[in-house]
Amino acid sequence: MTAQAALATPSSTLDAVALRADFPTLRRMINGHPLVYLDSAATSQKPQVVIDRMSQFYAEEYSTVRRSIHLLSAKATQAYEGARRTVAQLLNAPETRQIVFTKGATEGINLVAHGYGRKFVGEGDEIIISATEHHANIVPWQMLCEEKGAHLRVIPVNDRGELILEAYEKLLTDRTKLVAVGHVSNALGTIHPVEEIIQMAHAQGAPVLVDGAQAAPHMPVDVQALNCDFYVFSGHKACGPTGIGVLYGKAEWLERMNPFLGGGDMIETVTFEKTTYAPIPHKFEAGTPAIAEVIGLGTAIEYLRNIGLEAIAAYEHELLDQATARLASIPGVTIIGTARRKAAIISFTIDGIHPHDIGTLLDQEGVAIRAGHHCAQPVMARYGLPATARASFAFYNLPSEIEALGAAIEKTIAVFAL
Ligand code: C6P
Repeated sequence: MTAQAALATPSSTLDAVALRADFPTLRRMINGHPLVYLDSAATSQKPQVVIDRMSQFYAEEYSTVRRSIHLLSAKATQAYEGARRTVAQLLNAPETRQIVFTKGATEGINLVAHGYGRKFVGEGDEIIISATEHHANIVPWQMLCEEKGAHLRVIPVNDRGELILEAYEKLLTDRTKLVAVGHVSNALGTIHPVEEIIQMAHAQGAPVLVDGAQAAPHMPVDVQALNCDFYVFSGHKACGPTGIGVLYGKAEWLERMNPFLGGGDMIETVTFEKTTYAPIPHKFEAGTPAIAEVIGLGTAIEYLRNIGLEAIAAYEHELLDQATARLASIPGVTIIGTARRKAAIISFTIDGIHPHDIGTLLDQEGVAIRAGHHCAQPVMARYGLPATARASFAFYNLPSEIEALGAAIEKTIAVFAL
């Protein structure tokens, strides 16, 4: 095969060229160039089936769920609860009632910080997170620690971006009340050894929350095999709509936890003297939920499962290898995060060019990346950087787009050299 053909030819694991046709945004021209969308870690593009399903719901089926007894409401409730089953299948959750709909990964973590943390964490207790966490998996625990007089402990990371498990082992004590770690770092791309982290925490009797925002859309996740206590992710990074996310929890924890928000539909009985709560998951879904978004998420997950999460992971890994080699070949480019196990996220810097300028100049070539601290300021501080440029890939990206990224970076360097 010629080098040119290799760039155009999709991997055997999935047909990315055919799949791209499902995404209307990917047909756009940006600044006179075909869009090269390399910002899926921020949010993924949406396939037409998801857009259509939500429009159809609003146009033909719209109604509330779990409240009214008319036909439309019964059908909407069926679709809503059907999406919950689809999510349970995606994560291999033992029971559908272990899936709670949230606004996103951020809300899922806050729900656990509130519902578990306020009840089970006290003065002098400790919560362990990692040095690579997104702010969503730092700030809620800091707020909890401040309120309770508890302490945050941080698993350090080595120069490659891998967590140092020997240090983690020393942090685990009988004061550890929870371990909260990302499955995949959004800033470095590291796939953390969550299986081992969970086993070690459980040996100390501590439950584990896994932030799967960057993992669930890109690789198979089996919450039973992981044996995690909580797992969260966001719909909008998984080809679904914004404003919807998922919290999986072990039933024994969800049942013992306090509700997060109080209001309609999360109750069994209410008197002015006392309220009793609905069974899980409804105890955690107060108020009219994001019905169309839940239904859209269900369609998005069916779409991903039809492609196959194994195939997605394998294909994206090929893209990662190709992009790593291409960027490493450019003088002046440094890849930040060189862990042995990585998802398809590459943070990089270019000597003498601020990441924001890289982002702006790449955009002029139609290449959309993210530049900044990626809501992970402590990781940036760890590597002594204010910011990085970040290219992140999805199954709808092509090898030819990695070449476009490489060429745009070379052009940026040439412009700055003038
Ligand atoms: N990361 C990024 O560009 P929300 O905003 O709730 O959908 O997801 C929060 C979140 C939590 N954990 C991780 C590991 C994440 O990557 C994110 C979102 C985006 O990297 C937006 S900052």
